[in-house]
Amino acid sequence: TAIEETLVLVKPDGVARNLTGEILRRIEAKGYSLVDIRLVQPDRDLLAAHYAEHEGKPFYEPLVEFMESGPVVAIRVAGNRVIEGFRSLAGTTDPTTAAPGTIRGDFGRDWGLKVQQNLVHGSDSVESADRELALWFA
Ligand code: DAT
Ligand code: MG
Repeated sequence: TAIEETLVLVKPDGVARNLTGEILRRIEAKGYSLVDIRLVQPDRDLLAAHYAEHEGKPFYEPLVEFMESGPVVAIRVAGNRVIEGFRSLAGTTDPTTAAPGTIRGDFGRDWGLKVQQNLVHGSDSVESADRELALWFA
């Protein structure tokens, strides 16, 4: 086994739509452990650090603006291969085509949709998880 920790964010759309409980339910149902959790109003500096790899891409500004638009729930989650496992629970980036049964596939809206409104973030590697957890749980 490879016990890892990952950063999960319930994005502003997920919090506003009262989906935090449903997302936590899925994480717990899978058998992962909640290690820490906090409600955060992220500022520009935190988001710029979090999304540094995307700076300069066309979706960067709308993404950061959206993430600043309301509170986010940050969760430190532990489990066997949880980094890949949570991304599998989340589904692919664009909720319009994310598979049914995934968080993004089941709850992603298909009208007036913006790709950044995809409910959750999950770290994509051990290095990203370490870096992101240090930012959100400083
Ligand atoms: P993921 O969140 O699946 O890891 P990512 O790291 O490539 O995706 O991108 C970060 C976020 O940026 C993603 O959750 C939504 C937004 N995004 C990515 N690609 C996009 C695109 N082509 N158009 C608009 N937003 C996009
Ligand atoms: Mg990513």
